[in-house]
Amino acid sequence: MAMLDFEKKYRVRGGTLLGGDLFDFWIGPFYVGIFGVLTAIFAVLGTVLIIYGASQDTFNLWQISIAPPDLSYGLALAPMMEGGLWQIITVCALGAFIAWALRQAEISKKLGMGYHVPVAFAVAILAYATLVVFRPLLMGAWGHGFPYGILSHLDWVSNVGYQYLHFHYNPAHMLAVTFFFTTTLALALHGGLILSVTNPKKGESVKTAEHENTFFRDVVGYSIGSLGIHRLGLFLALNAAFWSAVCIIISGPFWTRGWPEWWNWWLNVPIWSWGG
Ligand code: UQ2
Repeated sequence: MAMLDFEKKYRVRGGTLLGGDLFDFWIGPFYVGIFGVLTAIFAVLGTVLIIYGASQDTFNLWQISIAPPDLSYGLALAPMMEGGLWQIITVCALGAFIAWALRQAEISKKLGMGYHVPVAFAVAILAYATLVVFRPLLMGAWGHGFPYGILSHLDWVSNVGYQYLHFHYNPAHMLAVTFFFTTTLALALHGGLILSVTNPKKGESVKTAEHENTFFRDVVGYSIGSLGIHRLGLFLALNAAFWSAVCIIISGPFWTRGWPEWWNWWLNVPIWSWGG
């Protein structure tokens, strides 16, 4: 079906999750919906507050930083210029992200599709919420959140990493990194394969799934299939975000020493002392 016919058929009112017909319309190509309105409100408010916070200090893009409250404020609300701004901006960010996920869900529902995209996005939101909400809650202070700045958040990651001596020994971090790398491998294989069959030189015809399958059977003796590669890709990407969240939530709340030391459990496995 051509896009113009498709849009006439499917770009119709009804099937919203919330709000009925109230915001059930499009602005140009964009579906609005009640969650589009909420996303816009949170995003504009959050952005204005970041610009306001910057105006008190610097507009140098690299140096702008909205810091969380001092640890001494614990889980209380902080004065505006002492981390209160960070707290409100965090609420705005989460509000905008969650509304955006629900807007994706509403569009999926209106089109009668699965909810894979909003579910995947929700895992990314979960990883962010782990850094700025769940871990600070478990640690007892909002000051454990990361600062909103290009360079400052890099400093935060480095400092927190060194607090645990060598973060690469964190087993969940190992899993997360492995999933990130494997995701790029899978996307490179898939992107390369699709371009190689669908973008032939002038005069040659586009190849088919049989070519795709045969290529990988010839190379590695196995083809995962054209549906399977997308299942694998989603699985790898979701696991990358999930284990990232796990690796930071266990650092502090459940393990306070250096991560290299965690591996002592291996030396303490009883089989090493068997027989003597
Ligand atoms: C494949 C296939 C595709 C693909 C790719 C493969 C026809 C269009 C990339 C090959 C993938 C394999 C062998 C799995 C690799 C495993 C990991 C963990 C990276 O077979 O089917 O569909 O795009």
